[in-house]
Amino acid sequence: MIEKADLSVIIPTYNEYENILHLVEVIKTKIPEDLITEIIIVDDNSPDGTGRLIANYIDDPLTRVCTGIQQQENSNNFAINHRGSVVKLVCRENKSGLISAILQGIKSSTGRYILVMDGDFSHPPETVPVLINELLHDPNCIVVASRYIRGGSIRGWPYKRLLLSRLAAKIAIHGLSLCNIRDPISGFFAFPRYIMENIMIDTYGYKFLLEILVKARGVKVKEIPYTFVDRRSGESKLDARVMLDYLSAIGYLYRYGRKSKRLTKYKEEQRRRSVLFLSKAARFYTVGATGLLLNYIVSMMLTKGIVSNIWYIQASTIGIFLSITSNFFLNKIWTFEDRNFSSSNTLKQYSKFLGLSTLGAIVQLMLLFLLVHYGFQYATSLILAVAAASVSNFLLNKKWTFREKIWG
Ligand SMILES: Nc1nc2c(ncn2[C@@H]2O[C@H](COP(=O)(O)OP(=O)(O)O)[C@@H](O)[C@H]2O)c(=O)[nH]1
Ligand SMILES: [Mg+2]
Repeated sequence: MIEKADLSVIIPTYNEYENILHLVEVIKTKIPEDLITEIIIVDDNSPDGTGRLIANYIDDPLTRVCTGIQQQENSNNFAINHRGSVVKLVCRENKSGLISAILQGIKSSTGRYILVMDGDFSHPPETVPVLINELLHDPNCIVVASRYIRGGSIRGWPYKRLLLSRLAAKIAIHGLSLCNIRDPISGFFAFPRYIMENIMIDTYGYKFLLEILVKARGVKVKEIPYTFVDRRSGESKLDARVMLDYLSAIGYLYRYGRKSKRLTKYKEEQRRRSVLFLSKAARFYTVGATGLLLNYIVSMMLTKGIVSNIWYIQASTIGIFLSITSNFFLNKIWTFEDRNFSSSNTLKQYSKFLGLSTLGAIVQLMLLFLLVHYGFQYATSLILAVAAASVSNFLLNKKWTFREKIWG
C-alpha cells in the first residue's frame, strides 16, 4: 500500500455507474509516470450502484493482475496499478452534497497535490496532465481549468444553462471581488495541499473553489483553458434548489469577506496605534533625558562659580524648574504636536504639567522609600521608582494635560 502519494485525484460521484470505471481507467493513463497517485472516489451511496461497482473493481483479482499488484492487500477498498496508482473508495451513507464530498475525499487523501474533478466526463481527462504540469511548474498556486478564458468553451449545454452559468460566474467575480479569475465556479482544479491548512471550508455552499478563493484570499491563481462537455450519460444534479443554494453560498462568502476585511482593518488600526503610542513614549522619554541634562548643567553652572556661586539647593531648584519648563514646551511641540498656543490654554497645560511633575516626584520618593524599607537594594529600588513615576507621568500628561487618548 502507498503510504503517501504525490498526487490525490478526488472524484465525487452520485449515480455515475455508466461513467466512473471508464473515467478511472482513462485517468490512469494520463497521469505522469513518475507521480505516485491515488484516485479517490467519494460516493454517497448512489442508488445506481456506483459505489458497489468501484468496490468490486478494487476487489477484482483481474484488476489486481492487470495492474500488477504483487501482494494481497488486507483492505478491500483500494487497488494499485502498475505505476503505483491507488484507487480508493470513500463510501458515505447519504447524499450530503458536493463540497462535503470533496472535503471528505481530501481528508482521506495523502497527496502533496490535490486535483478535483467531476465523474461524468464533463472534465476531459486529457486536461488532467496539463493541470498537473502547471501545478508542478508553480507549486504555490491554484491551477484552474477554465471555460471562460480564450481557448475554453462549453459544449452541449442549452442556451439557458449557458446563460445561468455565465451569470453565476459574474455574480461570484463581482460580488466577491475576485479579480484574478474568470471561472471561479469551475469544479476542475488542482492545488497544493498546504493551501487548505489554515482555512475552514464550509460544506454549506456548492462550489468548493469559491470557498478556497475567498478564504485563502491573495493566493496565486493560474487558469488554463478547457472545453466542458455536457455529461455523457446520467443526469445533472443541477436544479432550482442548487441555484438557490448557490446564491445563498455567495451571500455567505460575501459576508465572510467583509468580516475578514473588517478584521484586517481592525488589526491594521491596532498596529498603527501601537506604533503611534510607542513613538510618543520614545519622544517623551527623550525629552525627559534632555531635562535631566539641562538640570545638571544649570545646577553646575550656578554652584561652581561659572555664572554665580549660590547654595546648591537653590541652584538645583532653579535647575529643576528650568528643566520642567523646557520639558513642557518640548513635549507640547514635539511629543504631542499640540499647536494651540493661546495663552490661557498654554498656561492651563503648563500648570497641569507642573502639578503632575511634582506629583511624579512625590510618587517616586514614596515608592523609593517603601521599596528600600521592604528590603530591596537601593539601585533596584531607584530604577523601579523612576520607571513607575515616569510611566504614570507620561500617561497622565497624555490624557489629562494634552487631552489625548491613552492608546494611540
Ligand atoms: N458524492 C457526491 N457527489 C456528487 C453530489 N452531487 C453531485 N455529485 C458529483 O459531482 C459531480 C458534478 O455533479 P453534476 O451533477 O454533474 O453537476 P453539473 O456538472 O454541475 O451538472 C459529478 O461527478 C456528480 O456525480 C453529492 O451530493 N455527493
Ligand atoms: Mg456534470
